[in-house]
Amino acid sequence: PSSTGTFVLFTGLSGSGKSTLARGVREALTARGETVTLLDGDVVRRELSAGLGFSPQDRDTNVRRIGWVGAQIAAHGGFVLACPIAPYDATRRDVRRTVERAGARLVLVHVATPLTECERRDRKGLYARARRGEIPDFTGISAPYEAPLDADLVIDTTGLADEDAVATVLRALPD
Ligand code: GGZ
Repeated sequence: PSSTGTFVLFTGLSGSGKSTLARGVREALTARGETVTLLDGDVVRRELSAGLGFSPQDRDTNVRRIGWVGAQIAAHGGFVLACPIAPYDATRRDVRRTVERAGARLVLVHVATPLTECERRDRKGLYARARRGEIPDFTGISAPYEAPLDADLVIDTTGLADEDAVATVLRALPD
C-alpha cells in the first residue's frame, strides 16, 4: 500500500451512479489490501452533516466537512472515497486545496451521466417529485450543477457495466 493517501471525490447529479461506483472501487481496492474509508453520502448527511439542508450554503458546508475529514484520513495513507453531488466548482477547488495541504492527493472523478439518463433511472422517484415542485432546489431541475473543468476523470455511466466503470476509475488512480 502507498504511503501518500489518495482522496477520490466523485461528483455528479443524483442518480448518476456515484455511490455504485464508489462501492465498486472500495471493493476492488480492499481486495488489493488497501485501507479504504468510504464517506457514504447517506451516512454523512445523517451523522457529520445532520441538520443541513440543500441551500447553497448548506451544500457548501456539507462538502467542506467531507473534504476536511477526508483530508485528515487521507493524510495518514490509504484511500478515502466520497460521493456528494458537490455541485459548486469553488467548493470542490477548496476541497482539492485542503486535501493537498494535508499532504494527500485529490482525484476528482466527474460522473457525467446526463440529466436525461439520471431522470430516466429515477431510482428513488426524486426527479418526478422535483418536477412536480415537491422538492425545492433539486440539483439539475431547480438548482445548478457546475460541471468541473478540472476533473481528473470524466465518466458517463450510461449503458456502462458497473465493472467496466470501476476498472476505468482504477486505471485513473495514481500508482
Ligand atoms: C439534490 C437532494 C435534494 C436536493 C434531497 N437536491 O439520489 P440521492 O438523493 O440519494 O442523492 C441526493 C442527495 C444529495 O446529497 P449530497 O450531500 O450529495 O448533496 S450536496 O453535495 O449538494 O451537499 C438525493 C438527496 O440527497 N436530495 N434533496 N434538493 N439532492
